[in-house]
Amino acid sequence: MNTLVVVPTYNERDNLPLLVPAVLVHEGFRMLIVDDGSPDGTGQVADELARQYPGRLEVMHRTGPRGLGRSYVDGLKHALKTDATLICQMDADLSHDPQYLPALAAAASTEFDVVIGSRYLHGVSVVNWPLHRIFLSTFANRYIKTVTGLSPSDCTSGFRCWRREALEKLPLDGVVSDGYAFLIEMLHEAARSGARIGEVPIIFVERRQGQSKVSTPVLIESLITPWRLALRRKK
Ligand SMILES: Nc1nc2c(ncn2[C@@H]2O[C@H](COP(=O)(O)OP(=O)(O)O)[C@@H](O)[C@H]2O)c(=O)[nH]1
Ligand SMILES: [Mg+2]
Repeated sequence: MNTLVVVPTYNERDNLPLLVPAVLVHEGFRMLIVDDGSPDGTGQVADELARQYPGRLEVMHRTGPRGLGRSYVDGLKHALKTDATLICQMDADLSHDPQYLPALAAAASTEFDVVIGSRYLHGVSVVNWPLHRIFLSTFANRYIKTVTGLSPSDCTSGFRCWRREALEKLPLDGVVSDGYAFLIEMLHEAARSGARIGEVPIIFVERRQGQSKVSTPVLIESLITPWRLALRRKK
């Protein structure tokens, strides 16, 4: 298996030294860290780790306006220039346990075009989230599914594994949203292109170090995007 794991980072200095070995312990996996000029020095930590894992870890240092969606677009486009047959995406804050990577990759190389590491496949498998955050996320997913018609139980999970050909079909340059909305938009485009979407259950553990970057503008964008996507579908 030749799998590249794309990880966007913004102020994840303390998490990267734990994440990288836990991903690279899996044979056939490589990593691309997309850092957005983190003020806490995450970019330098990533460069140091790249020296420790020659040939297995690459670092992209972004400049200009930062954003999760922008970083993913740049990172995924770069991934498609490599010879990776599977391309995964995950958060850097250890909420997405690298132990699930082989299961995601196995499902993507056999049955599905994209596989989601899902928190809501069997009830709610989230650890250390306050009640209001669980409520917000489960409500968001129900809302997105109702408006867009998407079927997966977790449409906002950033833990995914793509078959290269499925990712190649997506209009990455035409994606306009940036925060969580970016994740919804990508899934919507995948469904439109006929991708078979699978889910693997994960237990999501809230970060212990660093801070979440979820902000009110990001949440508002995620409320509007499903309607924009629903209208696009009718065109
Ligand atoms: N490159 C980049 N990464 C980001 C940005 N915002 C968040 N991230 C990363 O995206 C992942 C998820 O972000 P996080 O703040 O944990 O969101 P939450 O899990 O929904 O609270 C983490 O790896 C962050 O470091 C950004 O603007 N640029
Ligand atoms: Mg997080």
